[in-house]
Amino acid sequence: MDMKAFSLEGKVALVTGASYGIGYAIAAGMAKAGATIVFNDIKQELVDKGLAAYKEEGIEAHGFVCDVTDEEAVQKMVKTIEEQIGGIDILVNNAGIIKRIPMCEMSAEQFRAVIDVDLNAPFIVSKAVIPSMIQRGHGKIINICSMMSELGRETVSAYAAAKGGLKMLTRNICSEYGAFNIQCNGIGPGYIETPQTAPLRERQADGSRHPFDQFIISKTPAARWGTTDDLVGPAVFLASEASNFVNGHVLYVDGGILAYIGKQP
Ligand code: NAP
Ligand code: GCO
Repeated sequence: MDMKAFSLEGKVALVTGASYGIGYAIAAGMAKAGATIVFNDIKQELVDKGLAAYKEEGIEAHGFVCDVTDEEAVQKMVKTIEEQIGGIDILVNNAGIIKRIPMCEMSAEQFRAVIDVDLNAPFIVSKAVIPSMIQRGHGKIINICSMMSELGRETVSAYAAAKGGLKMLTRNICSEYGAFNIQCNGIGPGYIETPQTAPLRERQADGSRHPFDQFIISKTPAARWGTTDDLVGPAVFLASEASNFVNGHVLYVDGGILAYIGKQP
């Protein structure tokens, strides 16, 4: 096998919600593997912040203001990308939100808001990019799933429902478009140090670790939280031609949580 198969040279990658956090790390890693990076965020100030951060790393990224739940805006953004930058070879559906509320206290509107970003949006963006991938004879779609694609826990009903659905959307895109040389896989990060999980890691008033922080450490064989860097290698692999026969798979990058009953207290 020619190891150039792991390169992303000449590819255009769209990473949604990639001004910071997991999306930013994956996009920056893909850039270092040779890809041209396009990303979006809801607010111009965040797009500008992201562009500056990429530039700081020597990456000339392209940023768009676009709400991934807005199908018209997504179609317009994808058309602009295809006209101005090139066909999208790699799509990473990364943008996501979570609302940690006990289910019976959560409004239907709050539930729908999470489903909209975490499940409907990957459908909307994938639907926008697949026709061009078919025309060009190849494509890679990577959906950022979660431990909650497999497990539940208190207060994350909407998020778990969305991420469970995203696992099945991943398998269905594989099933429906695999014949067009489109590979759609998921990455299931474990517990990663980002703004989204910051509330779960806050130091207590007495300086001790957050109880949830201690819980995750006890449930992870690696005995640590993941970092966004831990996700870059798996993402580059799934975006590269080296994974052309991997399809419909969710690759859990979780330090072993899913395999482990947890350390005895
Ligand atoms: P994050 O720090 O909260 O970043 C999420 C990004 O998505 C932000 O840039 C956010 O922009 C953007 N976004 C949210 N709603 C959007 C919308 N409607 N349109 C466009 N962009 C939008 O989250 P993260 O921890 O990096 O997580 C990224 C992905 O990984 C999410 O799908 C998350 O569910 C998943 N994940 C995270 C972990 C973890 O432990 N952190 C583990 C498993 C899976 P704004 O700031 O403007 O909202
Ligand atoms: C939570 C966390 C998790 C992580 C991630 C784990 O409240 O349990 O936010 O959901 O974000 O999804 O894989």
